[in-house]
Amino acid sequence: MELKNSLQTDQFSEIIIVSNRGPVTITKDEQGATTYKRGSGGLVTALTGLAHYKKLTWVACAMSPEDSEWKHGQICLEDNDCDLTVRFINPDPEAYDGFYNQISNPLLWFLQHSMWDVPRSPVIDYKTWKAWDTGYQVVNRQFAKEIAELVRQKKKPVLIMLQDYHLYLTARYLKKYLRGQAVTILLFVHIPWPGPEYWGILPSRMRYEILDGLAAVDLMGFQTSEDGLNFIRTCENFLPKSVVRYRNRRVRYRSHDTFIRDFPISIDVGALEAMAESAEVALYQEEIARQVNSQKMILRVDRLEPSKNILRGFQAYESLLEMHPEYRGNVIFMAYLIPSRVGVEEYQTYLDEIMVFVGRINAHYGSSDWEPVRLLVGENYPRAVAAMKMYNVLLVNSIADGMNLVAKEGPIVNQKDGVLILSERAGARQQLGNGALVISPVDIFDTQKALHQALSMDIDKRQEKVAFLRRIVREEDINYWLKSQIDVLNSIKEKGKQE
Ligand code: GDG
Repeated sequence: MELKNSLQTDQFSEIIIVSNRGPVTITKDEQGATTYKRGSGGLVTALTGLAHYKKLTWVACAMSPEDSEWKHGQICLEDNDCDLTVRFINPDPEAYDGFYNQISNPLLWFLQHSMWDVPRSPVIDYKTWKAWDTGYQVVNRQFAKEIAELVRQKKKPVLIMLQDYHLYLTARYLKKYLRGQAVTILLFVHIPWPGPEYWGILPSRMRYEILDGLAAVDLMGFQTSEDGLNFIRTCENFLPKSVVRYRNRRVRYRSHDTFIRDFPISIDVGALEAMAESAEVALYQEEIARQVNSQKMILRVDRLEPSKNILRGFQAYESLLEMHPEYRGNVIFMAYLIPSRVGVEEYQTYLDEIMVFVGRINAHYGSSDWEPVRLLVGENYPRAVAAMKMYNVLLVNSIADGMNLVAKEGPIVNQKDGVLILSERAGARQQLGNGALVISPVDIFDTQKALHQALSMDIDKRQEKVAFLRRIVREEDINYWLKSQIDVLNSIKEKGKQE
């Protein structure tokens, strides 16, 4: 059954999507007229596509003075052809700084990607607590107030779809503001959820407030079943008086049930294929073909982000060149890195380390007519898509990753029957593991062996693997992701009626 059908049979008259960053940012053109810039990616397309079937409102933080000034209004996205309402909340800059730059990233992001160097970090001090109390809590409350105002007047049931780790407290505040008025709240966590061993490091008040907040959600969506199980285990350990049911994947707390399911996120296959066929991508393809020449291409496309494990990828490549001199001069490692969180010191240091390491490989193994690594830092999605069409090996070796959409995009557009090397700690492994060479992200020896195996794999084996990957990604695309969530909500409601 299609998404359309699921939405026609569901019980919600309206949907409210809530996220830190909205689907658009408002800009002014040269004449001073208000226009907007659309956020990139399949998620915006998929979620705004809901406006075809339901009245849709998207609530987000203002990202610019123009957003703040505009506040709210109807928007029609060019690829969507129907209206949605966008509303911006406008937190005080200090509160937003605490919410975003001190708690969401780095504290929660680092925790959930197991990126703490525990003897040294995290250090929770007065500043962190201030950011928690006057930043994270305050912005979550502001979101809840805005949603409550929208929902209060409604006679018919509303579905609220909260997105990600910025909004862990919103559901509890919202239920308080609504004083018993029924709403259905779903929260999808885009990043991994580690087990209680890791959450145990967070001070108990923060941990409790997060779990208490999440126990007000009706359906918690995770990328993988392991993330969902980790969530249940975390509640069992740290949410006093909660009753967990592993078999039903349910947490009961304060007489309320939270259901836990995995909905592996995916891509908009049609939109990606259309882009891959565009003239712009074709031009980049020509440029890349000149750089690659007759060499085999190893590719990585990532945000410049320590959890993507970029440095160890180069270490594995260095080890390949050392142990297999036959690849020297015949392989090129293309790395397309998208700048990310440039204001955060760890990210700047990480880029510096990468630059030094790549310089070392190129100086040591390169020659006047061979550059072993070509590193490009910049934002250019069409160029990344062009490169994905051309790789022989795609390296995804994240230390931890909610899903990793590059692992799904690559096989769809690639024209070389390229091989996917996939970290066992990327969420994509749950669906794609059988079509990939799965590696431990910390094991550069194993990664080096996988690079060699991928570069030397015969065509039949490669075609078999890529056919598997394409089938899964096509069957379980971004609309399937959305539809599964609606279907589970429908079935929970049905069960509720029967109980
Ligand atoms: C989080 C989780 C989860 C490539 N070049 C550019 C560009 N891209 C595209 C890629 C891909 C996307 O950006 C990055 O996808 P990831 O899955 O690696 O995402 P994260 O940013 O880490 O996001 C992740 C995801 O949420 C969805 O739930 O999969 O695990 O960490 O589509 O092709 N995008 C832009 N400019 C480029 O130059 N804007």
